[in-house]
Amino acid sequence: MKHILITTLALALGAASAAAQDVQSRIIRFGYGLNEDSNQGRAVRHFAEQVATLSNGKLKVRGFGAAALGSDVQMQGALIGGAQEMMVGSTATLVGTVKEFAVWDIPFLFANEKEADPVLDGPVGQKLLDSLQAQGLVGLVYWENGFRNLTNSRHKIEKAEDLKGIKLRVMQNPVFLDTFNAAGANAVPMPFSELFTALETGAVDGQENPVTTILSSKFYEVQKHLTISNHVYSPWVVLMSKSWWDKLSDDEKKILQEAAVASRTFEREDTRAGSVKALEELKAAGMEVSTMPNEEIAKLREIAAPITAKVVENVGQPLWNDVQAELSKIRAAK
Ligand code: TK8
Repeated sequence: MKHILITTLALALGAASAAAQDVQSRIIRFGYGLNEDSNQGRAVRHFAEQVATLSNGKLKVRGFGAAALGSDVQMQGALIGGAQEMMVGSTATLVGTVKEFAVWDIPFLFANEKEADPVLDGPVGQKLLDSLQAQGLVGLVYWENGFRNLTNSRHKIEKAEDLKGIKLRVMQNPVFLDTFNAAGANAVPMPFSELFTALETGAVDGQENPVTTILSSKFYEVQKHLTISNHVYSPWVVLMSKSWWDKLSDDEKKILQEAAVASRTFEREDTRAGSVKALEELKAAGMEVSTMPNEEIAKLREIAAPITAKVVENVGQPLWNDVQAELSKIRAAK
């Protein structure tokens, strides 16, 4: 009798702990645009390892790099439709879904990464992530794409006016389109997945991206000139399909959230260390590097001012005020 009682108790406890770890076997397809050998690829693999550890191997994350599952915009559609579980991509390509994300596209918004992290990870960044749910997406965390710089095959760009007549690929985003057109370039919106070929064939003369991406995407093979302009800080956002997310248990959700936060720390460290090395490697690969002087950056800021005003009108003054309030706090604390 005693034995039966103990056995029953043990079974009940076992069942209870299994229920406490309510995790099913699942495959999670995680798409991204950059090559596997990139900061994006490394961070996706880090995330996959964390998820495997936390779920005892039950949740399996499969990464698909180089836009194998589609461009940023196409993957967003697949997530919303429930045909794909996860992706990471530029926030700039999300503005067609939630227009408020354009606030991160404002040129020269953040002076450095130390300003970007707390704003993105704080209440304002979270509010934007939360607003994705109504559109069928779950925003988990921001990763760092980084400060964007210019490359082109035509000539050295050192002054704002050197942009005149350059056929420049931009992301599918009106702020980028308007800013570079206002600077006199001929801006061409295009998915990242088509960019290398467009540069190679001369369909466009140039593009803008962080040095880590310029290196991992081998743009140095088809671009001679690199201009350090740091004209905008570009975040990536890790997204999940909301219709899929809603099917998960609380334990599964917790595992994915925890792994996402860990991947954020990993990815930012990796990207920051990688940026320093990338610039050296790009020089070694033969790129001619110039830095836009402060007075030319000032001209770009002036060119961007009316576009910024338009963005503020579009995203709403309260959101803009919230971002500015956070920035003031961070700047005052220094
Ligand atoms: C990768 C893109 C890329 C972005 C771009 O899918 O499109 O230029 O910077 O990182 O999201």
